[in-house]
Amino acid sequence: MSETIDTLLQEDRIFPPSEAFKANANLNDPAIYGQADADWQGWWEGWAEKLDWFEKWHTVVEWNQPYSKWFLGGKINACYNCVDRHVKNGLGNRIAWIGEGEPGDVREFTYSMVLEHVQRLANAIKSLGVGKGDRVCIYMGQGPELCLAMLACARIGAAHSVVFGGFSAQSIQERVNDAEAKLVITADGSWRRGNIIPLKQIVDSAIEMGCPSVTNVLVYERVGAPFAETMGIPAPDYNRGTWVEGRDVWWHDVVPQQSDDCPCEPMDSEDLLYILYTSGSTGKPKGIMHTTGGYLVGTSATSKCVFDYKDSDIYWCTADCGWVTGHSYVVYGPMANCVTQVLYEGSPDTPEKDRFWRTVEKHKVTILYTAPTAIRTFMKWGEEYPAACDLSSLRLLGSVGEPINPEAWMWYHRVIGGERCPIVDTWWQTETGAIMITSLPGIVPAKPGSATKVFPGVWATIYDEDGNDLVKTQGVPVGGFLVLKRPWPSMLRGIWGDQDRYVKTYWSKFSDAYFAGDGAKLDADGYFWLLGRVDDIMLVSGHNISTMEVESALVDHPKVAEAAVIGKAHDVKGQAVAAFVILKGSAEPSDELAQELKKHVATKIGALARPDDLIFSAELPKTRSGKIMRRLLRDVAEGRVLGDVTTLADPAIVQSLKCQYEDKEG
Ligand code: 6R9
Repeated sequence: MSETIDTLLQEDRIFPPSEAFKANANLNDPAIYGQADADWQGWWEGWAEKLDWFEKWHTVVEWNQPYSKWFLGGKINACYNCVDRHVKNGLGNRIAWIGEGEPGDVREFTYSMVLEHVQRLANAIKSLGVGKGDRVCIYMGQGPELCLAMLACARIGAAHSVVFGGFSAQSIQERVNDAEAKLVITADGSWRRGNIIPLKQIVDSAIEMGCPSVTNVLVYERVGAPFAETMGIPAPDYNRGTWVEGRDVWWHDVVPQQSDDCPCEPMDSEDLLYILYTSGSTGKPKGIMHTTGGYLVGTSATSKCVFDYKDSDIYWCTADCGWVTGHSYVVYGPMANCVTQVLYEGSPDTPEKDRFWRTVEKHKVTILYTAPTAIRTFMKWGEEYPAACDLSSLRLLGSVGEPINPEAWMWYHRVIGGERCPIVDTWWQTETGAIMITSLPGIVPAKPGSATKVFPGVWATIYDEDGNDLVKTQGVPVGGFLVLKRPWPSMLRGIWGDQDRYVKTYWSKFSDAYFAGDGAKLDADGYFWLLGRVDDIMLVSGHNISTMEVESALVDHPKVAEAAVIGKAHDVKGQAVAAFVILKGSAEPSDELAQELKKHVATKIGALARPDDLIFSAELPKTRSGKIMRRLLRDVAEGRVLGDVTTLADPAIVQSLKCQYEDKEG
């Protein structure tokens, strides 16, 4: 049986870049697409030539599906390309990081300063017995030292495995043991919503549970008494953990006295740069592996083209380095382009709900890259917060992490972008390493809610269940499974310690393409519309309906701030639509409003998509990177015992939804 995905929601608005933006854009000739497609290896090779290599490659790509190798024979160092070469080229005085702590402390680092610090840190890491080929776990809050730690590992050829600084001791233990990390780099704590996350104490707990590979813990003092003193605030009271002599080492005791000369390790293009764990829908997290040369080519090229970097830009990607977005679009891509960027430590509502906009105003941010979940939160908080700030420095906006609903897109465009900034909606994954589907802001007119076109050189298409390329057999418009048809330099090289799982997860559904796990449609203009994970797509009376489209129809209603939609088992229809809705500040839940919202969905996309159940809620269960956990909502709606909740930001939310649902069902 061949199955396609019905795509119902229509969106006709279109926003081309202004003539002025186009004229100054790094890329503004649409011919680039055809050229890159015709000679994709040559296209990527052109980007490789812009990096500094110790030795040049002899072969661009070797493809033995599902394994690719890029720039074979090439020798390169990622830290060298992100730091040293800029200083060599006379750009040492350019600011690399404007590090803003949540309490308001600001520290600026020029590229020369980064070079000095990273060499001392790299020597300190070496002095703890870590060398090329070893793994280092990094567990810190967002800020300059986290980036320094990543770069220092890259410098000496040790692979980093960054664990998000909000994860539990158990998550650290699992990841440290899987990678057999020798060293953990952490901090005494980090600030989040006015509180201290006791990072060192959490690392202690992880090691107590058993981390036999760890020989040392290197601790940066972020929140302790010296910091309080510089800020003129009382010394904070927090859990400092237990100091283990011989294992634990203060950063300030071992780093500053090191020599500021630490040569970069010449790495083979295919040597491991890092491991990053992604949770996957079930089971043990997968250690996604990225290697050095191809990854740096993919991230530096996409950064330059998609974010249109100019020397004068102040760029701010709000993602934490605990996620792939922080790896590719805070550290490696932007720094390979010698960008000046803001690094912000804390939450968007500390001390007030205008923190992001005050930060844009204060540092005159020109490019802002954030996530739809954040945008919908800002919509809920109200326009008054951004309206009170001067956002006129902004010239380009970006979105990543989830499909952006058209209404959220329009709000971002109008309220944050002042209707003058192009928006790049960038689709990619931890596994792809770099942006795969996006507009090039000087070339491709945007449509609200569409990630638009493939990045030049990338080949994406839509398959049906049986692996037929629907774009070939049916033409556009069409909906189905999103696949990537040819290798790209920053693709994952596999799963650490489990190559069978790599093949099974990404290369077994279809015999001749990488299956990303997402559904998508391609419209008549050849624009991609991401429909969410295929596991989340509903089958209602024989029609595959995207949860994302129904959510967008709900968010389109003036009283709705956010919505999560799932398919719930139903005797007649197979699945029925169930919706969880968060209202905007002023709106009150009522049965009438529930009826009105159901009707609104039916009017926007058809009776088929009308929700059977509609529950008002104050919050939704989300992962810590802001993705809605629909799997748990299905458990709630179908009255099942809740599945794994360990990756949730706040497990209490789903519990309270469960009670609410059961009350309603009576
Ligand atoms: C970068 C990142 C990957 C999954 C991906 C997809 C969703 C990311 C998106 C998007 C629609 C976008 N996703 N960006 N969906 N439009 N612009 O988020 O990586 O954490 O590995 O998640 O996120 O479902 O498959 P990762």
